[in-house]
Amino acid sequence: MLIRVPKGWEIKEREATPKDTFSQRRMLLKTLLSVPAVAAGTSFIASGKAVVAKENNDDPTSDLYPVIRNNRYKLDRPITPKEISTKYNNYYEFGSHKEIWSLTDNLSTRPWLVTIDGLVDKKIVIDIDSLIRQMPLEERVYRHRCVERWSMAVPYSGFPLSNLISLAKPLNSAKYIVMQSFFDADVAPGQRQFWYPWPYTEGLTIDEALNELAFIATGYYGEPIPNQNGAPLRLAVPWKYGFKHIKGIVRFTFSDKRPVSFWEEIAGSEYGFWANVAGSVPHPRWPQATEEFFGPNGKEKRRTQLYNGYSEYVSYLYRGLKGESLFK
Ligand SMILES: Nc1nc2c(c(=O)[nH]1)N[C@H]1C(S)=C(S)[C@@H](COP(=O)(O)O)O[C@H]1N2
Ligand SMILES: [Mo]
Repeated sequence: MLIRVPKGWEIKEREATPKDTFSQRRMLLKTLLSVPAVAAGTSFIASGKAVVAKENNDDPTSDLYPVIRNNRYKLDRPITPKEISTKYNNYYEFGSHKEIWSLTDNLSTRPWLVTIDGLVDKKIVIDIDSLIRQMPLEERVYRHRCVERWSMAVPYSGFPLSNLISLAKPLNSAKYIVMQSFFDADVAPGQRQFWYPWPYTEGLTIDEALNELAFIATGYYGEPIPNQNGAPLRLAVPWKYGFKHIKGIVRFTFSDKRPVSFWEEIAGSEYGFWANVAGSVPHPRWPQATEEFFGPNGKEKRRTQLYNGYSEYVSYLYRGLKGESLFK
């Protein structure tokens, strides 16, 4: 496993001030725009939007960010510098090494259709921008623990997965939500490696998906989420290992059968369905007791907590589940 220390982290301190001022200015602009919308009239809104859009790339939802942080979810560590979390990634569609960030430029995230099907009232195919615009966006700071023993802490913007479930109206017979990533071997060279079970697939029980922590991220560090981190939609379930956090989602299917996820199919003895974080349960090939956290002052060794420190939110989900490998 390759761990590289990018040079970027020293300059972060100096860059922090202008960026913060910039964010506050945009937050203020957003507040001004949202509160007196009726009284202010459309010309004011239109001109405000033009300013914001120019400062972002071409993402059609960039006017929505930054969103207000939900302070219910607290970190026990600082936020990982963006220069690291956007340049040290796992995304096997683009390669099995950590430097895939620039390769993901080839993925076009517009137009992007999301299909919601399976055991639902009615199949839905929805354009990503209409989906994002009808969801209640908020920011959450979450810990992220990869099964490879590195960890980060990042601010996601997005909406609770439970809101997507309300939109989907699953039938009572639905027990699982299955998620699938895009499949396009022309832009994702990893997908030409036919021995992998593409497209990347993940799943949760409906009860897990309804848990308040289960989140669909559409933004990162107060902006639309970059391709390498899973644009335009990625899952964030911070009590589970990173491989559950499926990126580039195109389909949500409700099912009465437990899906076999991508890594489970490749190596079921190492990566299971539940994949809850636990320092006390070693991976078959390495211990999980500690992790290397990417912090503002470099890598720090930390103890890995049960459910990645989120026990109070999620332990009820697993009571009474006997004979299941909950921690791999
Ligand atoms: N589609 C897809 N999603 C994926 C992966 C992947 O290879 N393909 N890797 C997973 C793993 S192992 C991790 S640790 C996280 C990394 O997310 P990050 O790059 O945003 O930190 O993405 C997860 N989601
Ligand atoms: Mo991972």
